[in-house]
Amino acid sequence: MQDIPINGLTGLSYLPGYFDREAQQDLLEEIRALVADAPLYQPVMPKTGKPFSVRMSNCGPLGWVSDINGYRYQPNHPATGNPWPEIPARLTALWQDVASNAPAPEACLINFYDTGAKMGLHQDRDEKTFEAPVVSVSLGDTATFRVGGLKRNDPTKSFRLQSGDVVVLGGDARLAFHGIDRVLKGTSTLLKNGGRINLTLRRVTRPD
Ligand code: MD3
Ligand code: FE
Repeated sequence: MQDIPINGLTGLSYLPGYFDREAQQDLLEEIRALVADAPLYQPVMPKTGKPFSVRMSNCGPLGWVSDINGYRYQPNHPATGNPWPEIPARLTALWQDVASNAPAPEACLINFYDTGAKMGLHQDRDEKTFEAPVVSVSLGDTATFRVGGLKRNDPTKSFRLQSGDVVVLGGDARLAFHGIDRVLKGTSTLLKNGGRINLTLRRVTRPD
């Protein structure tokens, strides 16, 4: 485990190679099954309707969605209207391992990056509580990840996220600006047709 201070913020820990190849394959199979039920869709930006380059789905009681009206968490898939599938046990076990003091995760956002997809610098602040960390899992091609501070213009640090890596964003770092600059084609054989999957586990509501 590596604690990486960024702009004086504490709470970012990096766990390279948390999942070995076999665990990555098992997790990938679980995600494939889940996405067969809750298909990846292309979200659009609020107001402008500009499509994201990343396709998304979710599992858990709540899922993060973006459409013309805004960003929000909701219990149903925007296209099928069905409840999101359950969070796989392997991921709740990960949360137990790295975020055991936090209330249980309610949402797992699934991001799929084709080569060429990216995610601009943003904060994750659509949750009603920031007391739990965000826990991220990377699968497939390596990505260049960028993290800054609490202000958009704070200096940023880049590092590479590889298949099997886990990042825990807790403490002050929970609200740091971050984004994905690019996905490096041909860096992993996990996904047959290349690309990258990122899973982020989140607590959304305040526990009672
Ligand atoms: C740093 N996903 O879904 S995960 C997102 O790889 C998102 O798809 C990226 O940003 C991806 O919102 C990055 C790592 C991550 C997640 C949340 C963070 C880094 C973070 C919250 C605060 C600071
Ligand atoms: Fe984010």
